[in-house]
Parts: sequence; C-alpha cells; structure tokens
Amino acid sequence: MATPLEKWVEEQAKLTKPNKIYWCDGSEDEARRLIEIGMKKEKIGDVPIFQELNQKSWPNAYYHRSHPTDVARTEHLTYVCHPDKEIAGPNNNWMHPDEAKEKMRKLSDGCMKGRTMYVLPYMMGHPDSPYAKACIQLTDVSYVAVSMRIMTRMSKKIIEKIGTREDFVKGLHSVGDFDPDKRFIMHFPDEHLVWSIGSGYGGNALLGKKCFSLRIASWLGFQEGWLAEHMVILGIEDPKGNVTYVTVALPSACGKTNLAMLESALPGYKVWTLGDDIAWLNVGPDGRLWAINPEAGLFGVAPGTSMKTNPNMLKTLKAVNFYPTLFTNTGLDTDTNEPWWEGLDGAVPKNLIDWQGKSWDSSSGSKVAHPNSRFTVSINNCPTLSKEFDNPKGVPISAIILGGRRTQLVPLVTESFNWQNGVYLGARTGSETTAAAAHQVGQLRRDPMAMLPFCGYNMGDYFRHWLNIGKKLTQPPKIFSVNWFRVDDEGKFVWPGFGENIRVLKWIVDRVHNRVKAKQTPLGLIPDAQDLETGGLNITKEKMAKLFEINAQEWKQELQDTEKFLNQFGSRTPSEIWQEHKKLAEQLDNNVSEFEDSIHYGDRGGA
Ligand code: OXD
Ligand code: MN
Repeated sequence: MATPLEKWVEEQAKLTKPNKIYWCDGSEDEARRLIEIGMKKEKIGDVPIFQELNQKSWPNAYYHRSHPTDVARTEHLTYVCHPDKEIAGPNNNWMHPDEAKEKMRKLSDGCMKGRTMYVLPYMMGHPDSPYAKACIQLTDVSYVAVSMRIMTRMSKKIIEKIGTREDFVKGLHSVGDFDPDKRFIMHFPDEHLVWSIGSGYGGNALLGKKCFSLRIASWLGFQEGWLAEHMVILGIEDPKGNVTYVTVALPSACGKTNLAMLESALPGYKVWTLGDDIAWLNVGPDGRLWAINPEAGLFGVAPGTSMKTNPNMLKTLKAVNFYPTLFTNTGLDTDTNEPWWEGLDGAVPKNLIDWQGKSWDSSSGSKVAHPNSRFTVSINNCPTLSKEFDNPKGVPISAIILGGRRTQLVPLVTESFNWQNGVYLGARTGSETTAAAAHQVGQLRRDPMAMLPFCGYNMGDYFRHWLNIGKKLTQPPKIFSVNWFRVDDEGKFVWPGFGENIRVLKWIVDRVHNRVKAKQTPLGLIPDAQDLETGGLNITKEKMAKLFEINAQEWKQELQDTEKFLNQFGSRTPSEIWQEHKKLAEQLDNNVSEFEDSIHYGDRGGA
C-alpha cells in the first residue's frame, strides 16, 4: 500500500504533470549527475542552469545565472495563509487558504510539463536532534535540488524516518515560466505546507530555509513553546579557552555571514561558527536557552567578501571537501573562467561579463555582480566550524544580540536592563533596507529581531511569545543591541567592522561573566571607556564618542515611528512592551542633561 508520502507525491504529480519523477538520495554521485543535467539539458532561456568554473582556482565550483527578474526575495508576493487574517497580522500578506490553494492549483496545473519532478527528502536539524524536522520538497529544477543538498541534510534515510507519518513538512516548488506576474510564495502553517511558483531564487525556492525554518517554524514555535529566529549562532573563545555561545539577529545582507566566521583582530580570541542565518531556540531542562542551526549550508552575499573582510569565507569557498559550491549572479572573468564580484581581492580583471551575461565596461557605471549575488556552500567546508555544530542538543546561549543597519542614531552597543527591556529593544529595532529583497534599498523600516519578513504570524503575538519564553528561563541570556553601520558627516562608516567586531563581542562576553561594570543611559547600558578594547585601532576619541552619541531629540522622533509601528498590532502588542516604551520616553524627557554627560564617551580616558 502507498504511504501518505507516496500518495502526496503522486497527487502533486497529477497536478503538475512532470515527464518524470526522480527520488533523490542526497549522495555526492547524484549531485554530480544533477550538475551534468544542469550543464547539458536544463536551461533558463538559452542559458544552461550550470556552467563549470575554473576547477583549479575554485574547486568544485559551478556558476548559475538566474532569470533576470528573479534575483531576490519578493516580499510582496509572499503570503501567510492562516484561516484567520488576524492571526497572520499586519506584518504579513494574507490570503484565505482556500482562495490561495485555488489560485495555486490553477497556476500549477501542468507547470512541470516536459520537466523532471525531483523529490527531495531532507532534515532541518541533525537527524538525532529532538528539535529537528523531517521534510520533503518537490521541485522541477536541478539548481534547487543541488542547492537543497548543500543547505540541508538531504538523504534517502529521511524517507524511512517519515515512514507512514502524515505530518512531514511539505514543499511544492516549480519555477513555472518565471513570469513575475505568476510568482507566489504561499505558506499554509497549519498544514506544514509551502507552495511556491515562478521563482528559483534562494529565499523563494529553497523551501526549507525562510519558508519553513522561519515562517512556518516560528508558528510551530509559538504553539509549542520555542523560537525560530533569523540569527547567527557563534561561539566566542577567550584566551583561557572558555567558549561563550551567542546568537545575533541582523536583517538580510547586514553581515551575518561575515560575523559568523569572524577572524578575530584581538589576540587570544577566536570565533567558532555554528550558523549564519537561522537559529531554533529551545528552553532546556536546565532553564537555559539552547540553540541549533537547522541548516547545513551557507547562502551568503558575494559582493564585499574578500580576504580582508572575511578570509574564512574565501577559505570555505575554496575548500575541496564537500561538493559542490555554487555562485549565482556574480560576474565572470572570461579569461580565467572565475567568478568575480565587487570587493573581491586583486585588480579588476580586464575581460568581465556581468551577472546578465553582457560584457562589462568600467565606464558603464553598472555593477558586474548583482548586489544580491550569492554563493551556496556546505558549512562543513568552513575552517572555523564549531565542534558542537553536529551536537543534536545544540549549544547553551549566554547572550542574544539584536541589530540593524542604522547610519545614524543607534549606538555601537548597548545592553538591555533585563529580558523584558530586551524584548522591547528588539521590538523597536529599525534597519535600512538592502538588496536581499526586491524593494527600494536604504529605506528605514522597523524590523523587530530582524524577523519582519519572516515571522509567520501576528507580530504582536510574537512579542508576547518572547516575553513568555523569558518567564520559562531561569538563566536567561542577556540581550544586547549592536550597530556597526553608523556613519560620519562624510558618510563613511565610523566603526571598522569585520574582524574588529570582536572588540564588541569581547565586551559582551565580559558582561555575561560579570567581569566589567557598565554605564547607564536611557537606552540601556554602554561600556565604560576603559572596558571596550580599542588598543591598536586607529580611531579617535571623537569618533568613539560619535559611536555612542545619543541624541534625545532624534530618539524622540524614533519613538514616534516605533509607536506607529507597535500600534498596528492593536491590543496584541503586550502591555509590557508599552511599559518599556513609556519608560524610555520619560527617561529621554527627564534625563536629557544628565545623560548628555554620558555621550562624552571618548573624553573619559581609557580607549
Ligand atoms: C537570506 C535573507 O538569504 O535573509 O538569508 O534574505
Ligand atoms: Mn537571512
């Protein structure tokens, strides 16, 4: 008798009408075969899905050029289909599940004609982890099948694990004809189902990633008492060899991948990588918060990645062990057949074609690589991979760091006063938009916990859920805010960032272990000047002061914008969040002169 899984696959095939159904086993041989198919048979327009790159300088690397309209997440075409609109909240596009399914059925009828349907069995999380989830994705393009093998733990064993169960996570994906007018990414949280058509782009098409591990998993977490978050997980080793684990939420294309494998600028400190994008956080029996990374690969932004900014990423991309590595929408050096992007080390090659395949001329003013061009690579290639990466229990988290991209206003680092204040800090976080999604770049928007595009339910309920998790933790992590992106009057970043961010992480670790005191401001606690290690940094006291400047007038405006945002959720915004909001507003009113003293950060020696 057919299992529920076999029946489901059969039903989807009846609708989408592929020529062939191929059940993937996740092996390396199979990945080689799929790449061959992508080089020789499958195409987007006239362009083969994969092109082999220079195997000497970039071992196991292949190039993919997407459809030109399909280069980023499309938040306006992404829907969360709860039966009740209120549950989806104003932070999501909503459609009734019946209407959404009807729409998708019409668009999917025969959408795989002439193509192969690949059945991908995969696990989000280590198969032995009590927190992991068994999943199946169907897709009709080799690029997605190969990418999913890199990004997840894909294996035919998952089919046995699912056995006769019906509650496996389901993903139905087709690139359709890439028509942006027929592109939709629909989530059905109660059915653990994602249905996506018209796009091959990572966040729209690798359904285990944003769609399941954040949007649907956040809903599961809300119901089951855990958190699915858009966070890096890393271990910070101090000179004594003690490792402190932290998570960091930053919006898309704000440097999470660089932070995850930071090469420490401080002697004796080392960062160990556990994840660069997603953390599932559970309250352990010991009352601590434990994190696993459900993914097994890195899908990072290429432009700006170099030996200077992220040497460990380049080592990862050039490693020869876990096969293969993909580059999507970078430029190409036609003399050497190597990928190229803005910011890569060395001179700009003479003969480049851009991400659309056109020959590039430096006078054109256009970019060679798309600003959201990406690499896809196994995390197992990473030289700084933590030995705890495969620990099914995960790692205990001592600090949660919440950040955004703010060229003004927000200090380099602050520590919240307590969990509730930290949740408010996260709820009020704003960030300037990037090229990771199809929208205007550089616009300020609220992006609580970097989850605005990924929270699969009403964000007011999400804040309540965070507060409730805090109540269950007997040893809660401290919550911090960071902002690497403040600029000076000339528009230049004040803080050097990258490997120097270890200085901020060190202060956070010192606070976690009560090694240093801190200075109080209305926004939270900031470092006493002597406690933020700046030795060897070429940064003036004035610049340090700028990094911690708190302008009360500008903050009042910021609070008005925050208030507008929080008001959207009506009575679902918890009263505790409003309490914190009021407290901050009062502090800004009352303590302006007192705390203006605190901004003369650089004048207090140390540094
Ligand atoms: C990503 C994103 O690709 O956040 O990780 O868009
Ligand atoms: Mn992300």
